Amino acid sequence: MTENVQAILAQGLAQLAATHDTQELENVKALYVGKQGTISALLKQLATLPPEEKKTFGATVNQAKQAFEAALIARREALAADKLAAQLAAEALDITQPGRGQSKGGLHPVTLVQQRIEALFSSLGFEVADGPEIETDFHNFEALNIPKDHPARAMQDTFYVEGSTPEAPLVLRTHTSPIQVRYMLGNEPPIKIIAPGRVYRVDSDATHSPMFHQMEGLWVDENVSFADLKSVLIDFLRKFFEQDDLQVRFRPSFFPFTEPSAEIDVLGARGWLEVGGCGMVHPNVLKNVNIDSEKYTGFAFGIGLDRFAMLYYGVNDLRLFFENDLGFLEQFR
Ligand code: 2U9
Repeated sequence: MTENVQAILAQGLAQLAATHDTQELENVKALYVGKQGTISALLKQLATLPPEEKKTFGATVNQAKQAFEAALIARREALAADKLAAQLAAEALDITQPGRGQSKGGLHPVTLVQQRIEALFSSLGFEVADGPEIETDFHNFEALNIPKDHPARAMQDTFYVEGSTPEAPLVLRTHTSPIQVRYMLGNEPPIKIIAPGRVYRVDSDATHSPMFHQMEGLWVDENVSFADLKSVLIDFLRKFFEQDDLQVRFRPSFFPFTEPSAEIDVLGARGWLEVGGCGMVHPNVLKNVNIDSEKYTGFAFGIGLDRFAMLYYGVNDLRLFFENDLGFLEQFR
């Protein structure tokens, strides 16, 4: 009888050891200690035995049951551990791999150059002024001494706003000069400002974009002279191009809003290079904004920010600035 119990236990332990998952384990459990199980049957058999056999046989069967249940629990834990190990192996993470990181954005090269120029003029006492990109004919042309029949006003040169009337035309500003016109209308001299911003012209090729960026400057006070203009601009250009002995040339020119007027050239590796224009503010412009042109004089200048960015960073095609190619833009982060 006892050998029979040992044989049943041995078989049960072997079956437990052969299980691969919890479902198989539960099936083996039912075979031995379930309601119809073999070990359960042995316990039921006890009741039919005479008292002297009951004691020894009972002890043997209970030991066998306890051994089976201990093995069952151990096997259950082993299967759970195996399952966890397999899951961990399947979902393995290489925690030594470098993270993907957060890629940082950056400012556009034209913005970087604008900020640099703003910092340089701030150190010379200039304030940064702003204004609307949609302008009236008065602020963009009339006040700047640009007559009604000037070619710059032609439909082919300027973007007119649909819906505005020929009597009161609205335009996308063609320069940042209207910022200064508005500032002079609202402020008394001394006036010492720079006016950066987007401007628009009907023009598009490798060196012209229908939208581009300008920075203009204006200093109006008593006794502001062409000598002041030269010293401020030469100082600015030498600091911007980081060259203390940079050669600067003022070449006579014409603009309706300045008199006298000049183009500004710098001497580069391949000869003279035009970088902007300048002049003494035309007395008509001062009159148009109610400033006494007998008492006050001023100088003004204009530079192309896109052109300055091209020169500063060595970019050879203006269109690269407006294509939103991340490979290009990431170089300036
Ligand atoms: C007021 C009076 C005068 C601004 C000036 C220029 C000369 C000039 C060009 C530079 C490159 C335009 O972007 S560009 O093509 N600008 O040559 N601008 S004087 O003169 C002013 C401005 C405002 C009230």
